[in-house]
Amino acid sequence: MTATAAERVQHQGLRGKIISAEQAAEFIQHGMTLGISGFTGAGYPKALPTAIAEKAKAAHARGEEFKINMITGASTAPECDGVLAAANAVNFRNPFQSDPGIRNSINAGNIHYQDMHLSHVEQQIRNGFYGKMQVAVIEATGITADGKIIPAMGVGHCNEVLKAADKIIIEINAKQNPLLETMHDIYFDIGTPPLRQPIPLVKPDDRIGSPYLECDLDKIAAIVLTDSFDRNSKFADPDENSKRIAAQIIDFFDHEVKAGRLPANLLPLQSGVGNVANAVLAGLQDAPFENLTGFTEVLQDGMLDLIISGKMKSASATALSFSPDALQRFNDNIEFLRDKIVLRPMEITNNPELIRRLGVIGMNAMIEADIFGNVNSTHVMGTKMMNGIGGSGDFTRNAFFSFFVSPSVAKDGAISCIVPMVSHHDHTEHDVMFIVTEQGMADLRGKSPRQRAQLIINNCAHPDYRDMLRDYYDRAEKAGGLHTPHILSEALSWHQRFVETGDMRIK
Ligand code: 0RQ
Repeated sequence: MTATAAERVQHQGLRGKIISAEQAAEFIQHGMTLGISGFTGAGYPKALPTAIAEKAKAAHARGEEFKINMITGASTAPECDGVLAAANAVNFRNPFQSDPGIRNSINAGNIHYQDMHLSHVEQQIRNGFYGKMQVAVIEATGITADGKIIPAMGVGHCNEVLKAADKIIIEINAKQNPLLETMHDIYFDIGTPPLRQPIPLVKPDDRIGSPYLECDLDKIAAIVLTDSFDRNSKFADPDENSKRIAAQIIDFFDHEVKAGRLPANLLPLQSGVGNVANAVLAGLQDAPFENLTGFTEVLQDGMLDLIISGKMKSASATALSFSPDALQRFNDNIEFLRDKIVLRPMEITNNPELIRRLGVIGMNAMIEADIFGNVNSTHVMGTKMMNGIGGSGDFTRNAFFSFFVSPSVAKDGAISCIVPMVSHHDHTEHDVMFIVTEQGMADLRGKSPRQRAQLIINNCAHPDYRDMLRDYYDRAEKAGGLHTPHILSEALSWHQRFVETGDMRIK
């Protein structure tokens, strides 16, 4: 990248605020609530979390308490969530994470984690539901001569925490491409009920705000300079299962276009986190649809490649989360991409009003679904947190089409992803329209619970588990309660068997 981090602080007055991460960590005290930037491994602070973690370790060594409460946009990375969890420096965390270190600490009971809809985060900060926010720590690409902040690869909730916090610490990262400037669209006027007005966005690529974040410059306590890449994890290459899942969704789109129920360029696409969701978008590369659009929280490799190849004409997102190779392609093509990608605050991206207005097609991965179409996106065996619901609920409830995708089995077949009853409910049967596994697709629209069960068992379950599911369902019907047949004493027995034996199958 051209300018150094120091040169990117163009506001003369703010240059005097440049200090080291260790010095900036002096502003952070035990018990504080921090609004920390970062969304799906993009745009999180790279240096300050380590300095806070060191400070926590030193305090613990002296026998003192040191834990912070952290509210991020979404997931960060080992240099943020990871180091803070390892130092036992986190008391409370929300709204989404995916770092193994922090996940383990949550599941060990060391961190209180609130897993929540991403559309709720900014308004709950604004409404004061978390009490006082002492410090905002955000990563940025630069600061203009008049003190406007150029956001980084993830916008998340930066807009809100800059307003809410008493003090602000900004990390300027020289690895963020300076040409990101003007790719963002920060909308400031969401308003407060009962005076809230419609958000004036009618197309995914509409620009309705400012390219810059703004704040009271007097609140900026420190600027820290960094020079490191975002997390940039590699995605697994689409495997056979993912390709089959993608092919079925694409066939369905084709069918709906021919039936006149979808426009030829489909509707704006949302794609969730993870390998399978990424693979579905990769599958659209060879599909017969042109001029696609995206309206999604996280823009991953699959969607980037659709834009570069010309298949997708524009996309709106909250963060860019790429593998190292895709980051290279992004940087190589940034002049071409700048007016095709719009990066927005999560409150806009995940806004139910906009998702419903645009008719977004939501495609998210799941942990498991039950035979009636309830979906668990978050909990392994009902008790252990994986990542979180993220925006999957915002999109599923409000989408034109809501898909959940997953291989039909996990852990080499020891777990069926289609179960009698989900061990945790994130998305109810009322919201879920399609379930797709490599075995097939269940179109649940306009179906009763009993009709849904037949479709899900016959079309989506793995052959190893189909007879077990049929047997459960048939006995449940005989037990009465014929609207949603269940045997309550047995509904979660598959999970219990896995916990006890390591396998859901009866040996
Ligand atoms: O475990 O990593 O130990 O091998 O879950 O599974 O099949 O690779 O799927 O990477 O697409 O992730 C739901 C977690 C899927 C993700 C989830 C195990 C499996 C593997 C990953 P290993 P796959 P993916 C927008 C939307 C919620 C948030 C969301 C997710 C690991 O998509 O977090 O949608 N979604 N946000 O072995 C036990 C089961 C399992 C299971 C899979 N039934 N039981 N383990 N696994 N099924 C973005 C944002 O909101 C920010």
